[in-house]
Amino acid sequence: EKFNVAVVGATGAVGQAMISMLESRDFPTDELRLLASKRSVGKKVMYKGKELEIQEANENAFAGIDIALFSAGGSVSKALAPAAVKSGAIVVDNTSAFRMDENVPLIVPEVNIERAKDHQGIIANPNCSTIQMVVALKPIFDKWGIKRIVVSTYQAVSGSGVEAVKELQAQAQAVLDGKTDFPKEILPVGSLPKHYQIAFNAIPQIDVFEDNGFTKEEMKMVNETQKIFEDSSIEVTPTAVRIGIVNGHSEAIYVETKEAFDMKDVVASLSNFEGLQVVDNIQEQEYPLATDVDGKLDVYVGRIRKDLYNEKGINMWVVADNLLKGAAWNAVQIAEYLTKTKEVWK
Ligand code: A2P
Ligand code: 11C
Repeated sequence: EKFNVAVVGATGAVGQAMISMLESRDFPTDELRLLASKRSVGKKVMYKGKELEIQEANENAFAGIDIALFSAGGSVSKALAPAAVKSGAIVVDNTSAFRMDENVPLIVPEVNIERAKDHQGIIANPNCSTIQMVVALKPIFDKWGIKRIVVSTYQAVSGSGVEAVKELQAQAQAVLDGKTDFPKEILPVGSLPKHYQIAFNAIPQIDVFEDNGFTKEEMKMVNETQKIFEDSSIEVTPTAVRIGIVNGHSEAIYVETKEAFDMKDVVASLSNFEGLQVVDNIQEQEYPLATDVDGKLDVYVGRIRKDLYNEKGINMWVVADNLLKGAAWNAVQIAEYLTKTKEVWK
């Protein structure tokens, strides 16, 4: 069986990764329809040896589509996802528009793919920094329960989009050329008045601040984690930081379990978990690096060690390709499940 698939935001960082994921997975596409803003209409993209033209994303663009993958920003999803559903598509939405809606399953296939069956037309893909964290924590959650998580992120600029990556590269070149005055226009948040250098820097702000002093990115890690694990008692304390690298998010995670564990069993349960790769050999200085996971589908974990003070505390380092497992691959994984599961087509 073949499916008509639309990618909304096809010219963006995640949209492009979605197209190459569909191709590399040999996804059973009949038609692939590439949608973006008016600005991009007519641009050409290669897919499975054929040249496809970008079309305008609007309410009438979804006729005949079975699966629509959205990654063109929350406002585009809010405006067009209902139209896609109305014309019969199942939407897999990579934006934050519907994630916390109680009628929308929030899915990381390694953790809760069964919940996808509860959809009412829209399935949400979590935020990239949440996805890699919950994959790494799932085997621990299942065996020992989770009381508390303290996480600091080291997030790549590709999470902010194509334009931000161009700015990082231009700034890095300018610094190497000895310049001190160069454009700073996008990070941390394009629409806010102040912008800072990201090349050779670390900025402790991703997205806007909320009233509680945490950023929106940090609160996504709190709320989405509790929703995915279906446990609102899990305490999550995040600090989200943007660093001057192109791709691959890293996270230092401290997790406190409910039940006592043996460290050997923790490492074994992480090693045996599908979608997770343990790279942890400190004798040989081996641990996951953003440069090594670029282009990889799995989540990588290393530096696994018992806490010095809390008997139920574990520390670890978790790295993933934020455009792939953090976005495009997670969405295509959900789409693959849809193609194989009759009950979701109601
Ligand atoms: P376009 O290239 O035509 O502007 P990124 O996050 O990498 O910046 O990508 C954003 C994606 O969302 C792009 O594909 C962009 O298309 C798309 N997009 C932005 N605004 C709209 C809109 N109003 N309608 C449809 N697609 C949009
Ligand atoms: C970043 N996590 O790295 C963001 C990008 O809610 O899907 C993804 C935002 C989202 O900047």
